Amino acid sequence: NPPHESAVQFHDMHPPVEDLRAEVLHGLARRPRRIPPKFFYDRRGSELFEAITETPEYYPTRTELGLLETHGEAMAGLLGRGGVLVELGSGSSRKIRLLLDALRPALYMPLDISRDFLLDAAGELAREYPGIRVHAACVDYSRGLALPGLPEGLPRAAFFPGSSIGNFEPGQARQLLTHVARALGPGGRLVIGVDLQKDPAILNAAYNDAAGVTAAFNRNLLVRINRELGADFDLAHFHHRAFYAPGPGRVEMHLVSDCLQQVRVAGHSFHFEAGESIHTESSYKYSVAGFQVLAGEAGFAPLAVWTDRDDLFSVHCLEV
Ligand code: AVI
Repeated sequence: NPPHESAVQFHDMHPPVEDLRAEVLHGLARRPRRIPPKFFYDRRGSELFEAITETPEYYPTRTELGLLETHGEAMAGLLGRGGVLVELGSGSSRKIRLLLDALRPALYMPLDISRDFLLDAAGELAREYPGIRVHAACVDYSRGLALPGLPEGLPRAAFFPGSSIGNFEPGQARQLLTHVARALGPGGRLVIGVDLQKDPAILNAAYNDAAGVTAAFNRNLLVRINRELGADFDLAHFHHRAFYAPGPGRVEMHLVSDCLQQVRVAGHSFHFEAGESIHTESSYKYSVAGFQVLAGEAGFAPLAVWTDRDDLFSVHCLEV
């Protein structure tokens, strides 16, 4: 056993490979074709996402980090120290350190769909913060949120950074937040990072970085499907496309077939025209007020909101 496994209590509700198979087959048969973005995050995908956050064009991560640095103490004051901190998605190592330093919870529970990535990150944190119990859970939280054994009588807080909420359709986002509110219970608090509406040129650059890291991240989805489902996507003939769609207020990512081709996936055949695409991700951008309305429909009242001086990104503190 790697040494970290002893320090971390680990709950494996590992999303089975059948989920990938069923959702990919279903999504490829639909029009428009669509594969849910949660499947980006195999180990390589998680690494590529980390690399995206370091590109000069991708402002959300560093802007949110700046907000956590500047306002971490105020956030900790609102969340309540010494309680339980649940984190949705744990690919955010620097952010969680800022919050753990300020908050010093008794129990930290990272939830993530990417098992290996989660275990590595949780193990490191357990070593660095010996005073904090760490219970990690590998779970697809888009399917609901059964939290194993939340202790009673301690302040409960959740941290959902990175604007990952933006990768859900607004209806699903409302539903997920409703689950979070229910899991936290009355008085529970949520700190959530939400990317803001802005000049489309900034958004288009952020999802089309010059070094091609975002393109590699998008295309890695096909590499994963080839490997895990025995598919034969030809990487030479699918290209990354990302653009801001002002109607729905979201950035869309697609993989576009550049020719007429046939692809086999898990025993099924799919026919692609030249120019036909698979929609792989939406990243919704909100106004502060627009997000507060959505959170309100899920049972959260606003307590505070912080934004950077260029109004690129927002961090909300909400209460059930
Ligand atoms: C994780 N999520 C919030 C990122 C986003 O910006 O929607 C994923 C991403 N896709 C392309 N670049 C980053």
